[in-house]
This record gives sequence, structure tokens and C-alpha cells, in this order.
Amino acid sequence: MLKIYHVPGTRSLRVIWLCEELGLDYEAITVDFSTEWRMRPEWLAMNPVGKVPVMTDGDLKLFESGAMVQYILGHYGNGRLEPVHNTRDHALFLQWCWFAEATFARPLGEIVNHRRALDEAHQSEVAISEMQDRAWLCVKAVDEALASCDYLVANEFTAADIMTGYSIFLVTRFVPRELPTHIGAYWERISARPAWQRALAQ
Ligand SMILES: N[C@@H](CCC(=O)N[C@@H](CS)C(=O)NCC(=O)O)C(=O)O
Repeated sequence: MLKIYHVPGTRSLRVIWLCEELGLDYEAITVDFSTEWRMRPEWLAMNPVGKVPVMTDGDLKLFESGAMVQYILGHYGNGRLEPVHNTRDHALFLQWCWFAEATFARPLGEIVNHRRALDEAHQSEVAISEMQDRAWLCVKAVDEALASCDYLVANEFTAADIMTGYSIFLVTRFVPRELPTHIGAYWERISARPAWQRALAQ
């Protein structure tokens, strides 16, 4: 069975959301998010940089949320929630999946890290605002992509919406600005999905 090492509010939500959408059996194991706990040799053996999530399937261990999503689609998806491989739509699907983590979630994660790692006297509102601006460029890119469609790829809900949806969730928590029209409606649409609601409740 898939075991997902989970901390509420973190990227493990992507993996749980996907399992819920696909109706897969999985075990969510909630772990401690303190730096002390994550930097213990036992956890570093699970994730070499001491982050979450981690997912195991038998003796396979993965420590990148996007890789977990692609592995689950490949092994248990039966073609659901992704376009046919080696098509133009699949290329766009890969682009949005990577964009969601490598470009969009990056400044948002750094806002969280900045606030957690530094005491208040050393936190820089200028640095945080710069990271929020970087995230906002991504918000605008997603907004524009959704101007004439309901979902990012082939106008159907796919795992690219799960990857991106989690990044938008971070925006709603760490960037105090109102989402533009299209991405705002999209977030309402995808966050109303029962599978996301069940993931959030874990
Ligand atoms: N690219 C990694 C990022 C993992 C990551 O940054 N996880 C956050 C929680 S969502 C974390 O563990 N942060 C603690 C830290 O960086 O110290 C992924 O997608 O799994």
C-alpha cells in the first residue's frame, strides 16, 4: 500500500488529493514538522534534505511531490487524470506540473521558510514582498491561461490542476491579495472538489 508521510498544509496534500481523486488505498502517516525532528538521521534517511513529503510503495521511496504524482499516475492511474503520453497535450501537462512546483511554489515556500527560520527582528518585509511579487507573476500566468477554459490542459481536470491547485492554496495563505477573476473562479471550482476537501481534512 502507498504510505504518504504527511504534514497538514504541506505538499503531501497533492499526493493525498490525487489518491482521493483516483479512489486509491493509501495510508497517511502524520509526522512532526519541527526542524529538530526532520533533521534527525532517521528522517534524513527518508528525505536527504529533511523535508516533507515522503511516499513509499513497498521498497520504493520517493521524496519529491511531483515525482510521487507522476509515479501514481503511471502505476495506478490507468490513463486517468493525464493526457495520452507523447501528445501535445501531455507536453503541456508536464509543463504545468513542473511550473507548479519549480516556478510557482518556489517563492511561496521561501516566504514560509523565511518566517520560520528567522526570528522577527531578522525577518525582512522587503524580501517577503519581493517573493510575493514573484509568486504574483505566476498567478497572472495561470490567470491568463484560464481566460477561455476551465482547466489548464485540454479543458479537463488533470493532475496538473492538482499540482497547481496546491500552489494556489499557498497563495491564499501567504499572499494577502485578491486572486484575479479567472484563477479565482478556477480555485473556487477545484477547491470545491470532494477529493480536495477530504485531503484537507486529513
Ligand atoms: N520540491 C519539494 C519541496 C518539498 C518542501 O519544500 N516541503 C516543505 C513543506 S511543503 C518543507 O518540508 N519545508 C521545510 C524546510 O524546507 O525546511 C517537493 O515538491 O516535494
